[in-house]
Amino acid sequence: SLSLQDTLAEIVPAKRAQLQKLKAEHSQTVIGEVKVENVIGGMRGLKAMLWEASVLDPNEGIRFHGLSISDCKKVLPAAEGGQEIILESMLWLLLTGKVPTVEQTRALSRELASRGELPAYAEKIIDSLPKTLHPMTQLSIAVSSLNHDSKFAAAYERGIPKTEYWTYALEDSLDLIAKLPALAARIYTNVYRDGKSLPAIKPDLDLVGNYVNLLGYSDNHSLTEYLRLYIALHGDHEGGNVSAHTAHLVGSALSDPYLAYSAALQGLAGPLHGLANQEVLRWMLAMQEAVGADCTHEQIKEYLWKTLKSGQVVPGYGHGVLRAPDPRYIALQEFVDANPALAASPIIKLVKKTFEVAPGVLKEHGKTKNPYPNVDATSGCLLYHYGLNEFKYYTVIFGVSRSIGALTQYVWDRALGVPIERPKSVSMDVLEALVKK
Ligand code: FAM
Repeated sequence: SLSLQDTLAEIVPAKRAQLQKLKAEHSQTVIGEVKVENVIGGMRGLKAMLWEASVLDPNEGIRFHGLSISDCKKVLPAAEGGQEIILESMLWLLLTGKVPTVEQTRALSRELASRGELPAYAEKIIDSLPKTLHPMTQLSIAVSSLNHDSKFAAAYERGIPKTEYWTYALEDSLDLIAKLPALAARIYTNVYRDGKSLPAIKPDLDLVGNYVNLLGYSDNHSLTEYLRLYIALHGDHEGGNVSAHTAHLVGSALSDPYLAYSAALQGLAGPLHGLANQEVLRWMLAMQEAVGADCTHEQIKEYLWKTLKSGQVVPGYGHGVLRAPDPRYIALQEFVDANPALAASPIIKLVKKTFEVAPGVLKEHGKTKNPYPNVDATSGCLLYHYGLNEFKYYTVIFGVSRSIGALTQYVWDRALGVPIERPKSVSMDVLEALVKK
């Protein structure tokens, strides 16, 4: 079928049966243990959450339904006239676990384009926000406002059966994903382009093609392709990261997809998570200013030590799960290597040179468990090269992307009927009593 809704409807019964079987046969089977370090250490490593679309291996990196990033680049359809994977093909894979055909991908692009225009009240809300308000705060407010039209919330109020929740969750999710480019572009033009009027969504263009068009960069094919890749790659990174986990948690209270994803964006706006790409660029430019673009490895090493000794983290390095260079970072570097103009860019050369030095310095520093780059080590620097030099906007682009992973799980959570999330917390006194036993 060309319809994502019909394709999903065919899969739901089998997935429900899989969960029922696990419940019936293994509810009491032990799969791990809880240590004090988990309780006081950010729950790192604790297997305590269901997440269907992707699994993160510490050394291999992310796999989407078993497919690595290089597998995805081989099998997922690109945009018409493009080569890189696009949001639509990734979204189809995340939601259904199946690789879409070109026709299915195009049908989904048309469907998203048809849902992409904003309601007048949302435009009014965005336009009323001060230009000085961080673009991520603006995006979160705008997304949250769309709950005005939530089909899920309206259906819940009418009293639909639980088995039908997922169909309304999917409707809202597709509406939200479709409207994110227009929301994000309106914030961009208000803050950086004096609110100039935006073109209409083109029905025959993929979502990122439309987004780039709305941002005013449609004549830059290389940037369009970069953003297609960037947005497809940032879509999902299993469930425990702050943004994904937040959407899952808030959604478990049956808050609608807009509320759940708005909350996720607030987490993405933190400097240890999505804001890192903004931070990397700030840090790189400060280093370039201090040591020059043609600096030596030794000078970079000194600069890294200066950062560490002042008690700051090196942005773009380290990860909560990964213990090797992030394959998303590698995929972006491959994009650079295939584009001579990018490979020659001073800031991108500096990113590469830093990669040659930083792991050694971080190992010697001895704190981080992962001295290698994550995707943010380069993503913002590429945007800067393309002339998109509004740092504070970078995480908004990440926010357009992460919706597909977070909302995929939202739909599956409702289809599987998982309960409200409610882990047990303990006080330090209780912990002390427990360890004495
Ligand atoms: N530079 C300096 N110190 C670092 C470091 C880095 N890049 N990464 C970790 N550390 C420190 C960390 O602060 C901690 O120190 P304390 O014991 O003094 O608290 C210690 O090393 C152990 O941390 P860890 O177990 O290796 O990392 P965590 O799992 O606690 O944290 C990150 C993971 C990503 C928050 C952390 O590596 C970090 O702050 N990195 C820099 C910010 C960044 O690039 N974030 C983006 C992550 C990205 F994937 C994303 O979400 N977009």
